Amino acid sequence: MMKLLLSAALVALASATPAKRAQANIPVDVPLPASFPAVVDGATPFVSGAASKVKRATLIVDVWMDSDRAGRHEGLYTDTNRCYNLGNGWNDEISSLSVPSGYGCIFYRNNDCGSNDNRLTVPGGNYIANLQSYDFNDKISSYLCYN
Ligand SMILES: [Ca+2]
Repeated sequence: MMKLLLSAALVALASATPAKRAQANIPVDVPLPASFPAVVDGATPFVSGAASKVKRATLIVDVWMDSDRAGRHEGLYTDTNRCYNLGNGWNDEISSLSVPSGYGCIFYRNNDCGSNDNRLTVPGGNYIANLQSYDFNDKISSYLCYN
């Protein structure tokens, strides 16, 4: 009898919870870098670094499973000054990406945008056709954008 009640309760709970779409980027509450790199559109991507914190804005970071904008694609809606861990099958899978003009993004090898993590900083207006060029192919786990 108890077991029956429990399963009835679980069924009720399951139906009360709307099906959630798999989330590609999951915001995490972690300390942010003390400073961010200057935003310079078209500047060359570089592997480490960090200069100017402004108010939060939203941008879209485009990511692809394969190099040269091939394979699965998703536009990640991203608030600036917020760390995101990758979800929805994107962890350690991104092979090409683009960052819109006016923003910069830092990509990390591990979750939670750790300040000591190996990272690739991509200034705005950059499209990286193959992350292998920076030894970051299939290695990104979290990222953080700024403006
Ligand atoms: Ca890939």
